[in-house]
Amino acid sequence: MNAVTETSSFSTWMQNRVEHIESVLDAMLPRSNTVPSRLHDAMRYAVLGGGKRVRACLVYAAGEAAANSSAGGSAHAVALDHAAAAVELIHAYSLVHDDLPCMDDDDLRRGRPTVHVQYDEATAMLAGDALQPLAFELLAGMPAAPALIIQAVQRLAVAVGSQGMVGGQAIDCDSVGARLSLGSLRQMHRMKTGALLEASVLIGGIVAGASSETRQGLSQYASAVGLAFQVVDDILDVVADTATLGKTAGKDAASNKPTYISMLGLDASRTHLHELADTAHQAIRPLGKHADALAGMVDYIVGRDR
Ligand code: GRG
Repeated sequence: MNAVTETSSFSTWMQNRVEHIESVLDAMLPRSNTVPSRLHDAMRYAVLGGGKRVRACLVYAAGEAAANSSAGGSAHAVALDHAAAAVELIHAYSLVHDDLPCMDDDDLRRGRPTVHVQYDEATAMLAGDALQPLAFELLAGMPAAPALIIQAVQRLAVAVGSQGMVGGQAIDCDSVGARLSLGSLRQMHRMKTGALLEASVLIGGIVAGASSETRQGLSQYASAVGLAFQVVDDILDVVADTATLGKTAGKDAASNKPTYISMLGLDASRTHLHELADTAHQAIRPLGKHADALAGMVDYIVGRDR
């Protein structure tokens, strides 16, 4: 198993995983020259157009940590590939739908025109719609024990449904111009952004046959990382520029959305971010060296500039 070692730094580990998932996604998506070709082309455009691949890397990092730890089982590399591709497909679908005129109405994503701008609204809707079942098809087809497949499918379904990502988006849509408590803001982000990030970590652990003790640590880690990701997103929306982000900067304030910055201010948001990072690091301490990639992911998420 290719865990992070002293001779292979985290950035090399991540670069390898990013390159690998790009080729896995390329192979698993329908070809553009197959019918319906415009839809397939739009699906490929949505998924293969860049992206940091944070969720795929979390699957690999958790799977490798659980498989290598004495408390873990053994991860099948191909099963982890299916799981990592599945969470990236769901993520891509959520971005395509989030950018639609009826939601955030954005024309820039990953430094390129959004899918509805590049194609048309109906094609963008359908591309997102088709990416979602493809994710579950990949999970269902993982070379893993049936019981583990069922757990992974259920985990992802709950994470992205009305009590997870889509529910969080519904709350977000309703909260424009509203005054939320910090608790409600956190709850919205746990659902909208955190749930899929958490599911990525937990599915990596499930595929690797992690023990219940390891799963508990992964769960605490994932919950802190999910929130930390959103705090960074809110900070970047204020401090970064559109060219670096590859999406429109300053969108939250312009659309009068409650954010960590609007509620806590920049300094307190940064302090909160570092508390969340500490919590995540502590949660994986029992996994020792096997969790180096998970630890690297925390530092990457906290330090990211896009
Ligand atoms: C519309 C079904 C539906 C869900 C939308 C997750 C989500 C819910 C919308 C995404 C919009 C958004 C900008 C959310 C903030 C956090 C976030 C998910 C940012 C984008 O994720 P990155 O930074 O993107 O990992 P890349 O491009 O690197 O993959």
